[in-house]
Amino acid sequence: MTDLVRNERRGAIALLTLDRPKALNALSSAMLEALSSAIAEVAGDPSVRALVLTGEGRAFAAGADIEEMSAMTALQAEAFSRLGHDSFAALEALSVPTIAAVNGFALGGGCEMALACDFIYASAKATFGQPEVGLGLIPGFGGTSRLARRVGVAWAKELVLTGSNIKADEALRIGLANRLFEPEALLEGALAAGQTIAEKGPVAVSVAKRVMQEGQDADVRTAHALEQNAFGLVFATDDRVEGTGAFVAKRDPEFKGQ
Ligand code: DAK
Repeated sequence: MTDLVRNERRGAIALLTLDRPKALNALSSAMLEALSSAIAEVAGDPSVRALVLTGEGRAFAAGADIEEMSAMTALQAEAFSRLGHDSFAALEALSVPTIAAVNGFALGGGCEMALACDFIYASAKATFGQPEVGLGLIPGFGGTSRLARRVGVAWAKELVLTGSNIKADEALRIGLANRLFEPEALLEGALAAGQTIAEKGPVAVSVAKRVMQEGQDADVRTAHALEQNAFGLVFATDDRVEGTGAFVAKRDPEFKGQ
């Protein structure tokens, strides 16, 4: 059996590829477990500076595995939901930036998986949506909260309550996708962004990510206090000495991530 999630390295970038194209990378329990393992491996690899998540074939992921879900008992559904939440929370909590390279369908749990990444790049042929209400379900992997935070409550409500899909250009317009690429250029574009990140101060990048994430859930005063503390913290790093020193000396910095 092939791995459901391929876990490769492109230099300092971890490239995770969901690899169940015949089922449009539907998120089965086995797929979510494979994703969790791959994320744990990335979390334990200090050489990784950024992560790109994509799908094999014509889908990023067409959602939770409907066939598997249709046969679940309530207890199994609860365990399945926990598995999805845990794996997406682990993705979101990675200290390195994560980029969803949405190559095709990103529906239901697939859209929610993209939303658990820091930002989304998409193929011009991608399709996004939260079609769960059409199945008599609601988004179950964080979509009701993460989508509204990303695109605003009104667009999130329209997508979730109508269950209608949107094309890539609309996703770009509402801020769901940051950039669009021709299909063949998508991965290269996402890896290039990862590489740009990889060349910056690693501690600063991960602290900035964490402060933005925690600040988003806090009131503005608390968010500012978090930023001030973190700003002081990064001043104590070798990377800060190297980065500012290199600027003054007019040379490229060599960050060590310390
Ligand atoms: N699950 C399982 N198989 C899927 C699938 C899915 N989500 N999506 C596609 N497939 C399979 C199809 O069954 C088909 O398999 P074969 O018949 O070839 O064996 C194969 O992938 C190719 O799909 P199609 O033949 O349908 O391809 P088309 O190009 O005609 O259509 C499509 C593509 C993406 C428009 C269509 O496949 C589609 O509508 N798929 C379902 C999309 C969807 O509704 N996604 C949302 C799933 S619901 C929860 C936790 C989480 C969730 C809910 C609750 N808790 C427990 C609290 C999340 C729910 C969801 O994500």
